[in-house]
Amino acid sequence: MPGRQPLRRLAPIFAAVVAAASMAVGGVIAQTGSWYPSRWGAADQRGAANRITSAKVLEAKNLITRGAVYQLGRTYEAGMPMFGTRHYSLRIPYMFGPTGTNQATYHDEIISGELGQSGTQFDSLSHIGIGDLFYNGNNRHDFAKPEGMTRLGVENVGALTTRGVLIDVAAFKGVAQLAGGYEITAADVQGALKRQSLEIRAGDVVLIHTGWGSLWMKDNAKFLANAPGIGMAAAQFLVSEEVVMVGSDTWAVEVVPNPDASLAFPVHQLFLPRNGIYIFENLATEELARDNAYEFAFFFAPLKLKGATGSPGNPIAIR
Ligand code: UVW
Repeated sequence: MPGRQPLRRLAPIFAAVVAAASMAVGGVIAQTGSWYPSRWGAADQRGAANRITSAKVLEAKNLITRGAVYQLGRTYEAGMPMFGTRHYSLRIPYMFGPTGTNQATYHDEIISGELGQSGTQFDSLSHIGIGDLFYNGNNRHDFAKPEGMTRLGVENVGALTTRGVLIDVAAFKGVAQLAGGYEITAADVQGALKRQSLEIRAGDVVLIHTGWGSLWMKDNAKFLANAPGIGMAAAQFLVSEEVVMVGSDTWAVEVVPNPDASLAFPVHQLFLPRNGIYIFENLATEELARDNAYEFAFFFAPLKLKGATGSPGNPIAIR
């Protein structure tokens, strides 16, 4: 059919236009493409942690002027809200001893569960992929082994010591708690920063206060049913600001469900595989928000759990 030939030739162009349009409108992320190698080289395993220079450490040090310390980690305990079928349990098997004439006794504990993905949790670059591909185009078939990740494990991250910024979006919107499923927009983030007379700088850690954390261990069913959080446009803004990590007082940091019901965790994909930007979930941000503590020195050293996808921990903000 000679008449159909021109149309067939145009098909790839139509497909490209449709793909580009859907990326622009829905934030759909290509499964392959130009997002790797990373800007830190094809062999890099540290992602945006590379942005923390000695100058950022000194910038953080200069923010400590009051001696006020904020613990941002929640307590790990039975019954804490957990995503999906994850579980956590701690058992004290028995008391050891007494031993020696001085009758020394001691206890150990056995912990079982998805330790790097429970409670207050730091997501490393091996946690989230786009299909089979993870940060720097690493294919999970090559590095995800039963004994642990052979690349992109959390032990590669190193210590995060940098300027931290709290963005109180709940206060900006004039509420104690954003509604479940509320998408924090780029305008919300920028408006909240303006309200706080603050700017984001390259190499910062950004924490978003939504007020959702007040449901933690009070109404776990509501906490997990959905969550307010950043949408793709706000996330793109944070990417353009060249941050190291984005954390929040919710279990996903990003809005759940995504307003585009066909998407699952697209902000996770934008941050971790595409840009090497870390995510910190279930942070206790309420005391920072209470004290209008918007700028501080941030400290977190992920546990060096070789081959793990994330780390529990108790990050610290000091000002
Ligand atoms: C998933 O693991 C899908 O989500 P999160 O990082 O929020 O635990």
